[in-house]
Amino acid sequence: MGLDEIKISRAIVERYFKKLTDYLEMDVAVVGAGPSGLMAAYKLATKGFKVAVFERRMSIGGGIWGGGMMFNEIVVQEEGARLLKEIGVRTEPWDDGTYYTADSVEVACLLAAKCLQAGAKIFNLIMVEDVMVRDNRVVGLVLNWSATEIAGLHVDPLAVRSKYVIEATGHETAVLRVMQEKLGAKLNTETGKIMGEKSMWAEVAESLTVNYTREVYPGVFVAGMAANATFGAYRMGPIFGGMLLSGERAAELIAEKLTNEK
Ligand code: 48F
Repeated sequence: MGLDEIKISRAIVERYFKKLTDYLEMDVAVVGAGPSGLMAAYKLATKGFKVAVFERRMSIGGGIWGGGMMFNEIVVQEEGARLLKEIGVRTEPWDDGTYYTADSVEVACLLAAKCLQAGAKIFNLIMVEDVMVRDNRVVGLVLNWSATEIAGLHVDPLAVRSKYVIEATGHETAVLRVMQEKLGAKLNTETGKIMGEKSMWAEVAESLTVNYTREVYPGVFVAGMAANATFGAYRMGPIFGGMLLSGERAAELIAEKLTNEK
């Protein structure tokens, strides 16, 4: 029996559109498939919530792949190593046991795999270009193909509804920037605005990342480097424990809210 190109095409189109249709409404929409966004999605999916990750690039993993300066190893502390072990990544203690290393490719692959197998959906090649608001609360995302932006095409977007959004777009804080520009959104920071990331100070930055993982505007939580940049904290470079722990924290905070709201 020969292969039928039309059947192959139909299989892709039908399966994809079913997936997208199923996710027009969800509990949590995560923007950005870096370490913090993927960890948050994995944890929320494990707890049984309906969650999707929207990623602008073709590849998922954000800054994980490049390790430090393209050396594809990452460093985590003990607490970060706990999370890596949980998803099956092999870690190796370094020096006195304060540090652990892991292969960044293994981290990116397993994080994405665990996320999907826990039931989260990942939509790559889609960028979040705006949010949907009702009564000063974000209630969803406005999506478009990344390719429309690259080609400079004016194409109207589509929208999805979610009870909560996680802004995990890293250094860019892309979602909050749009909210600031278009809505004049007053954020839950000292200045009411995105405060901007400071220079490198790994030790302080790692704990601040987790500390600043919070609801920054009704319906929107920040995680990972986006939390740092929003609250004006330091950057930490290629140590990734804070990113993973921040994702876990965002998931815990949102899970608590969703459970109380039931
Ligand atoms: O930058 P990224 O990896 O964010 P993170 O989870 O982790 C930061 C670390 O990788 C590293 C670091 C650790 O010490 O400093 O930088 O905070 O991943 C962010 C993802 O968001 C995507 C982007 O392509 C990347 O994969 N992204 C950015 N803007 C958008 C977006 C957008 N508008 N729509 C969809 N995805």
